[in-house]
Amino acid sequence: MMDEALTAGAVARRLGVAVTTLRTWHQRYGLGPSQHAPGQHRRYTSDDMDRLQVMRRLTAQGVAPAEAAAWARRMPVPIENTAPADPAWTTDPPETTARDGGGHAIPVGRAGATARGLARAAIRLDAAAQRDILEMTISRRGVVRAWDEVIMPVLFGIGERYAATLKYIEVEHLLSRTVTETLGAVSRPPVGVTPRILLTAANEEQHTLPLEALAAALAEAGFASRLLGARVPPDALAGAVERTGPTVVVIWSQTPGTADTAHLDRLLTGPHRPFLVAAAGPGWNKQDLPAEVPLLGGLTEALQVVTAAAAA
Ligand code: B12
Repeated sequence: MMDEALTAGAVARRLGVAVTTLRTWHQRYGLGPSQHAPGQHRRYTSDDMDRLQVMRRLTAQGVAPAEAAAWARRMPVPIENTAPADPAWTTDPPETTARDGGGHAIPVGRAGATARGLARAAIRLDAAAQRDILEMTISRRGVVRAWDEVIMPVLFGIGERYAATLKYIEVEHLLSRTVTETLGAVSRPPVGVTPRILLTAANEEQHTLPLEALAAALAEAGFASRLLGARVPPDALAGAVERTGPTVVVIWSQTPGTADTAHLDRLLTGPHRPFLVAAAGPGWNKQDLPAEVPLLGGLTEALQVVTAAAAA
């Protein structure tokens, strides 16, 4: 953050761009200086500077200037500086660049421009742009909407692409990594709040992103949780339950091959039975689940059911 407003020359030096570039960004994309004292040239505030830094980073990464500017304009700013009537603060950035060529596009269905931007950054293996988009989307929409509206459609798209071509494993891995990082960076409840919620993948289950989204959404709602991660054998889970005494346990299975109901029975009949044991993920078959084990259908539902049980 800067202490005082800067002239165009000073901003250009800090960003390492020409003053004429700054002028173009101002005239074409509205990324100009916002501080104005009568009789003086306008000056760039620290909020202006934050936006310009996003603009410079994204354009350097090859994002088209108009699209980069749309992202830059959506940077969070203090309430008093936000123009409520400006649609740029409330809507997705306009789609201004050509789509990637058909052979390399990740389909995102009817998801908006933000999901398309993330899909493009994914296919370019551009981790920095992915992180920018994910961080901004989470901070503006919250975890649940970021997951449902942006992250999930792109994951589905990658899955579709993989199923059709058996390619893009590297795209899937890098995006998974940046999603993990950004969900993990959502601020957690203070140390000292004892987690009463245990989230775990089933035995041999490698898919964990939805649980990571749940952990981040819980944190946003003020609930601490423990996420054991991928491929947790039944003995290890039983040991964790015994040692930490959770109120709620959620077990994720992505594919039927990892949906072993013996996993659930063991917790239900063990000496430290949690108040709620829930199944989550498309691997589980509802008919096979013990009657007292709900199958959580989505992130919103999971958040509601888990927080209600944890608070009970
Ligand atoms: C990322 C990914 C990976 C990553 C996971 C990284 C990680 N840390 O999680 C890695 C690379 C590890 C991986 C590995 C594999 N993967 Co994979 N993977 C995916 C991908 C692209 C996204 C997975 C994901 O997070 N989905 C979560 C959401 C987006 O999907 P969903 O669960 O179906 O969502 C539904 C519900 O669960 C619910 N929901 C959504 N979000 C949430 C959140 C909560 C909390 C709840 C309760 C519900 C919920 O709403 C949706 C409505 O139907 C999917 C594609 C896809 N369509 O999902 C393939 C996919 C799941 N993988 C697949 C496969 C085949 C594999 C591998 C076997 C590949 C291999 N040959 O090694 C291994 C699995 C090994 C194992 N034993 O687990 C297949 C599964 C096919 C099947 N049904 O059997 C898929 C569908 C890809 C495909 N089209 O072929 N994968």
